[in-house]
Amino acid sequence: MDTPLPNDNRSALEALYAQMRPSSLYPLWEVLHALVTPAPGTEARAWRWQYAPAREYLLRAGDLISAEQAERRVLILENPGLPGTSAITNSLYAGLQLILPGEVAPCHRHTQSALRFVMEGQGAHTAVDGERAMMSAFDLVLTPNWQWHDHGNHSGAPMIWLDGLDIPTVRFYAASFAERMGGEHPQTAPAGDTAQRYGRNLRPFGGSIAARRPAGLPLFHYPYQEWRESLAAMARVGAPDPRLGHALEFINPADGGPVMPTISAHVRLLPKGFSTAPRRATDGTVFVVVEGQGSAMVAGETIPLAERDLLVVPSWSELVLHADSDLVLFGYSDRAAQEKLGLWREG
Ligand code: 1HN
Repeated sequence: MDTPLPNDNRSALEALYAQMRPSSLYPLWEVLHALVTPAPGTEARAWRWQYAPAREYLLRAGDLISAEQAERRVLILENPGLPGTSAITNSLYAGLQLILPGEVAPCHRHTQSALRFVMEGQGAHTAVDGERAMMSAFDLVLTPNWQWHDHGNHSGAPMIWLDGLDIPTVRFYAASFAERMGGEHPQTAPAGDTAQRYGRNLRPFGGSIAARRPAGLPLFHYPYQEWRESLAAMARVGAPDPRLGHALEFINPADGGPVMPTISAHVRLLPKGFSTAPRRATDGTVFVVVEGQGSAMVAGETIPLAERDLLVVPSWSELVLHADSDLVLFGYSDRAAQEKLGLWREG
C-alpha cells in the first residue's frame, strides 16, 4: 500500500477499511500488484560464508555442547535478508554440522527431507533406516522424508558437513512431523548394501524379501570419487555448456528425477579461465566450492570464491561464474519442487 490508488473517495475508502479490519477483511486492490509481481522478488540476498571462520565457531561450540545434548550440533547459515527464519532461501535451510570422534547424533525421523554434503573428515557415518553410509569429504548423503537417521563418528578426527533441508517448505505447508528413537538405529544391513542392490542399474524384484529399501527412493549415498570421476571424464571430452560449465545432476534411479521430491542437487566443473554466460533461474541455489578459486557475479556484485566457501544465489538473480583455476561446485535448490508445480523457469 505504498502508493495509494488515486481515487476521489480516498477518505471514505480508508474509513471502510478501518471498519472491515476487525472482521479480517481487506481490499485486494490495494495490494494486488505486490501479490502478483511481473517477475520474482525476494528479500533473500546473495551471500558468501567463508569456511574457516564458520568452522572455528563450530569447533568452539564443540567444546561447550555435545552432539547428544544438542541433538544436532549445527550452525545455521541464515540468509541476512531473511532474519529470524532459519532460511537460506525462501524454501530451503542450510547448516554446518559437527560430529566429534566418539559422538553419536541420536536417531530420529521427520517429514523434512535432508541432504548432507561432507565438508571435511573421513570415517564418520550417517545411518539411514539402520544402514550406514561411511562418509568422506564431498560425498552426498540423503536422508529422505520420514526415513530414520542417526550419525556417528568412530574416526579419530572431527567431521563437518553441510546440511540442506526443505524446512521452510514444510513449514509453509504446516506439515511437520517428527519422532525420536534416540541412540543408534539397530543395524538392518551392512554398509554399502543399498549401493549393491539399487546403485548399479539393478534392483530387487518388487515384493521380494530382497527389496529392503523404499522402492520410490532407494539410494542415499553418492560418493565423491564417483561423481568427480564422471565430471573429469566429461571435461576431457567436450566443451563446457556456455551457461553451466560441465554439469551433472544427481538423480533418483527409481524415476530418473531429482534426488528428493523437494530438493535437486548437482555438481559442475568450470575449466580454468572459463566464464559462464549470464543465467538466472527461479530456484535460489546454495553452492559449495569443492575445488579451486574464482568468483561469482550475482546481480552485478562480485563475490570471490575459495575452496569450501558457501554461497547462496537468490531466485531470479543473474549469475556469472568465473574460474581462476579449475572450479568445482556442488549446488542444491528447490528446482525439484518448482518443476512439479509448473513454476520453474530460467532465463
Ligand atoms: C536434522 O535432522 C539434522 O539429522 C540436521 O543431522 C539438521 C535441522 C533441522 C531439523 C532437523 C540431522 C536439522 C535436522
